[in-house]
Amino acid sequence: MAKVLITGGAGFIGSNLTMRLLSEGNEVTVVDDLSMGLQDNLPQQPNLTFIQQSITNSEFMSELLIDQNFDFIYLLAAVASVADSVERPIETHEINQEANLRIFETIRKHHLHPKRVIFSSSAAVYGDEPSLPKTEGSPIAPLTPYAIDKFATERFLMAYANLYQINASAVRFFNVFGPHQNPQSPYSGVLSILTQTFKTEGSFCVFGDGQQSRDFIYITDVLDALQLLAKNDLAKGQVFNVATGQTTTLLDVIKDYEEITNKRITVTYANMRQGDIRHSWANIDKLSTLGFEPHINVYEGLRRYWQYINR
Ligand code: UD2
Repeated sequence: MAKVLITGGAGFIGSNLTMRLLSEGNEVTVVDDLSMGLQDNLPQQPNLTFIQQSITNSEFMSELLIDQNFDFIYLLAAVASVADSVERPIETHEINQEANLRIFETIRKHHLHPKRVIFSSSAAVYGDEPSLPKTEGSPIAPLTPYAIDKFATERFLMAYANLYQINASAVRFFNVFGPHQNPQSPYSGVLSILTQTFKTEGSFCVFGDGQQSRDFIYITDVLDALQLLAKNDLAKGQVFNVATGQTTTLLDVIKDYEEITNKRITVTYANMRQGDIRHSWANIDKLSTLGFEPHINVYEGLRRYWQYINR
């Protein structure tokens, strides 16, 4: 049994990770301000401590880290909306970067020795630089405050790993989908919005021509990747793409979903979103070298997601 901290643990990826770690008998503390996450995403059970708090409360975070001396720390709390970071760069910077840096500082100053700290970075760091698929060594071209903060924080953590021997890894998530992804905002993950649309047989607006493509990865594969990295010494001080290595266009995903649900939706078209990335596709050789293999392709993931929604 390990003591685990998950910031953003009530959110999409965080709540799925919390449930996986609880089911394996770990003791999990979740810190989440519920700005996007939902307490309903989490079970009630004795091995889970839920704390509604922002990671920007540095005094609180520092006390918690020192007091609990966690074995594993997953830093998933963020304002995940790219558009929000364009609108409110200072506020989102405080959350996406500064609050995390303060966590690293507490770890350093108080000589804490977590077995692993994992920070969630993003494929956004690659921007729209055209070389594909993206390896971890591909050019970095962040286009938004969100992407800049993700990259900078990832770098801070790698520097801390190197300078102070902190056991740390960073992951660049591509397009993760599955249960608990909140479809409320227009900037929610496209597959959560599509799922909602199929549920209501409503209408879905494609931004652009629908030929944009993404490397969609199902949540359980992401959890496998995170757990693999947390336990593998070769991952220390390293950054990894977390994706499937396959890409699908938005129109193909809609077609797949029509087949799976046996429903039809109305598709409308509007201008491409400002700052939208045309193609996003990962090379996952680095992660595969450690033994990672994605098990669920986008079709199977959509099938499971749909089954969950109609459970
Ligand atoms: C994802 C992440 C973002 C960042 C980025 C890195 C999500 C929700 N966002 O943004 O945080 O890490 O990757 O590259 O995972 N679309 C529509 N209609 C809709 C909604 C979306 O056509 O109603 C399009 C959208 O314009 C885009 C594609 O679908 O071309 C995917 O959109 P998204 O918001 O799910 O993800 P992305 O890749 O823009």
